[in-house]
Amino acid sequence: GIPNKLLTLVFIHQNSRILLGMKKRGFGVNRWNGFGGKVQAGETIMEAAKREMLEESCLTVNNLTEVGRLDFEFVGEEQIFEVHVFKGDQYEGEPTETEEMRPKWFSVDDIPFKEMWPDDILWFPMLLKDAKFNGYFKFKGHNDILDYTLTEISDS
Ligand code: 8OG
Repeated sequence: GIPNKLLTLVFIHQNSRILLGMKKRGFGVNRWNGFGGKVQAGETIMEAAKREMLEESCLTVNNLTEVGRLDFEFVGEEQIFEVHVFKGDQYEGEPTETEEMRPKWFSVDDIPFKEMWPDDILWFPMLLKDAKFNGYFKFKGHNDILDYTLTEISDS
């Protein structure tokens, strides 16, 4: 088969708030999400996460750690999207709107799940409590989850 398509997804989570961005164009348009995109040839996944964060929000995150891996299958498409999820809480710069994203802080009690990818409500609780997780989601189109698995990974 063909290799997975590697993608990054970065969240800044500080206590009771989390930074999301409204995606203004392209894949996932009109949904709130973390910041990220495709891993390019010659860079590590971590480097891609930092680069995409800077490009899309104008922020440099100093303490990113990888917390999750999510694989997405879309019915009718052969390629699996392999999304590496990172979080951090120390950054430099001011969240700034770019051509790709409009950043906004949300209370962790008021996450706009109805305007997000439908799988996010399933794994956000793990993200917010600092658990690590692995998931697989099979989508029909961009709205319907046909099957999924989701596992919380314990560190010990
Ligand atoms: O470069 P591009 O904008 O196409 O990258 C897609 C971004 O969307 C990338 O950060 C990974 C992310 N992403 C998916 N699927 C899902 C999903 O189901 N939920 C969330 N929150 N993000 C997703 O590709």
